[in-house]
Amino acid sequence: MKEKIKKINQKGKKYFKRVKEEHLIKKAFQENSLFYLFVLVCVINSTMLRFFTMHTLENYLAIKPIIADLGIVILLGSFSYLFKGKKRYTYLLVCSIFFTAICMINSIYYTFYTSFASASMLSLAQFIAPVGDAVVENVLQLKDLLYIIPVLIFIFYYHRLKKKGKIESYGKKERKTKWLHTMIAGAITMVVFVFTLSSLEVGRFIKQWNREYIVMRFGIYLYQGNDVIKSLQPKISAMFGYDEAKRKFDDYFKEKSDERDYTNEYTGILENKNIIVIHAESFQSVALDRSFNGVEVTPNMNKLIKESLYFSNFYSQVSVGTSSDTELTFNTSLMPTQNGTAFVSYFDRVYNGTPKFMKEKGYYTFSMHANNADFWNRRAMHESLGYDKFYSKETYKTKGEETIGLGLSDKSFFRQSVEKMKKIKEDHDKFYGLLISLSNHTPFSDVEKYGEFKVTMNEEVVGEDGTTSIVEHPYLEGSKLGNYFKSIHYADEVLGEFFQELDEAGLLDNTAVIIYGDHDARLPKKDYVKMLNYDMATETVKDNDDPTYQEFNSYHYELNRKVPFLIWTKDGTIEPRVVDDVMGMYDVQPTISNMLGFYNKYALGHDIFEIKDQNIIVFPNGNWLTNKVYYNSQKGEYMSLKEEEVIDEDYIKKNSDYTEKLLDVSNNIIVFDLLNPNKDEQKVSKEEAK
Ligand code: GP9
Ligand code: MN
Repeated sequence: MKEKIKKINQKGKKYFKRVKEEHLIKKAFQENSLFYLFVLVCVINSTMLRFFTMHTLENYLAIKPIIADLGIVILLGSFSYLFKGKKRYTYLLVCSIFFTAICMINSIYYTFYTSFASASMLSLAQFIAPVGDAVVENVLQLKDLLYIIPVLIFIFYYHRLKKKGKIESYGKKERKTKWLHTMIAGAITMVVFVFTLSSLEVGRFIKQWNREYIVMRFGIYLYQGNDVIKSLQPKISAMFGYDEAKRKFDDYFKEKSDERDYTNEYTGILENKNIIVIHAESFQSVALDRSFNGVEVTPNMNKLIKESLYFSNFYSQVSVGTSSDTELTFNTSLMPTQNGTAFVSYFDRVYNGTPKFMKEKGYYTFSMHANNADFWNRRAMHESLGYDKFYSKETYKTKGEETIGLGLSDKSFFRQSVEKMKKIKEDHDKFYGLLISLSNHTPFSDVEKYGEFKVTMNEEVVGEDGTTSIVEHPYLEGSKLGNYFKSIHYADEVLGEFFQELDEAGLLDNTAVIIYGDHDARLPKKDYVKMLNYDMATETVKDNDDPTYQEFNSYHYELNRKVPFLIWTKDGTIEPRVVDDVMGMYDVQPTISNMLGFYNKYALGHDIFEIKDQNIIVFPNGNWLTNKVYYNSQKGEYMSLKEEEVIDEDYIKKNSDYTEKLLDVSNNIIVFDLLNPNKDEQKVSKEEAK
């Protein structure tokens, strides 16, 4: 062994001696200077793009995108070694022009949309028009032209080398070796990059969660490559299986009537009222009716619930598209897609969206959200859903305003939104508007901005002399769940203020307010266990053999993911009532459309006042929930929710089949654009053209 180490050591020393004596590093630089310059050009441009666009310290200090860009550029550039002399230069030049074009297009796009460009938008005229103008107006912007300079330097450098006769021409074998070595260098760089990634970052990359977020971590080149694949995916999936999908679709809806065939006590109750919908970010029911040392976590929401039509067993049905999936399901009564997200990949399909129906009824429809318009591709998708206007980040004042988590604080967002709504009320007879909150977003770590709310546990201790004192135990302080309660306490406070401001502006008159929690807060199970089983004496979690220990298993976790859903009117048009039958996000449109006076035949959920206790909530992963059972499709197991009821195999099979069929039809509707009335005609004309 010792011998071996000695040998390796000697070999290494010899190698370094050779490198030193023969000036191998210098030589390598000289021989490959054109290649190195190419790499530099492409990486400088991508770095410049990030510097000119996202002005945050996190971005300025980001090293990951540089490694990613390096890896991509080296890998692609390595092929240049397969070409001889001038051809090698031409290849590198074409590549650098290609990379530079990506940077320039994104630079221009960013100026207009505060986001990065997407290939999927190229098919949309709405995109081309403003960007076409943008190019003209922006062509004189110096920063967009700066990207050309490194390329010019590259061209100049090549010609100088050529003049000096320093363009190396390698033999076939040497070229192959060089290509291989460079490829390996590129691959190693990519491996190093992959090791720097967290699973959260990888997940968000796959979902194309937020373009800025991706570019800040993966660099512009990887972002754009991923974007092109994402843009092609829906086109490829829609190429096969249309006829089968259409047949199943027709079959699924053949029994459903074209018009609403029932009325109930809620029919038309909200017709002609203004509607304000609040999308409450990560608002999970676990925070409701909960206090710490006598202080309620969500006092405003608790009060509101008492005055509302409230659905106490309501669940969101999100997949990887989280917020955007809920918006889809809430508005269309369709389920999230099985691959990708509807908002990002299938924004160009026809949707029977609630805003679209409301528009037909003469309403002005709008959405408001203080984040980038391209986050979850809302700019495009909100139009597809039927919103007349999307008031996104660029319409809000952000300078000098407080930020929390992902962006502008909810306090500022709602305050500024009321001002916008006052104007809307002046300009339009009736409106249907959605406000999407933001501050209560994971990881709930901006704790110092949430206020003074404490998640401790006070204990009254009687001393030997009979006097009582309070001992404060840390309880949930420092845990993610604890921070979540602080965050949601802030969100609730904002909600209270918002209602007050709306009222002062007269915006609650002749108005119904609808609030939903968009999805659960994805909090760790162990935090719930601690919440339920805290031992003040030891300030730790009780042992699970303690007689007072409360179990919190994976079924409890799933059932605990419920979110609030309520409908409230100031004038009592909607009477307070609690509906405790299970209800999913996809039941919202069928339920409220009856109140608002429109009908969507292709809704997959039900009016809860018709289906009542027979309802079933289908989850995107195939799980389902009824008043009797929570079924886990992966394990093929279930938890009975009513001890006295006997669940037979038939019940499980019937509901599992229903779930499978519904998920399939929903996915087909979106992928094959089956709600598009022109779809069949398009198909016929394509076949005729063949
Ligand atoms: C983004 C916000 C959060 O604008 O709605 O999205 P999420 O991460 O919850 O899907
Ligand atoms: Mn969300």
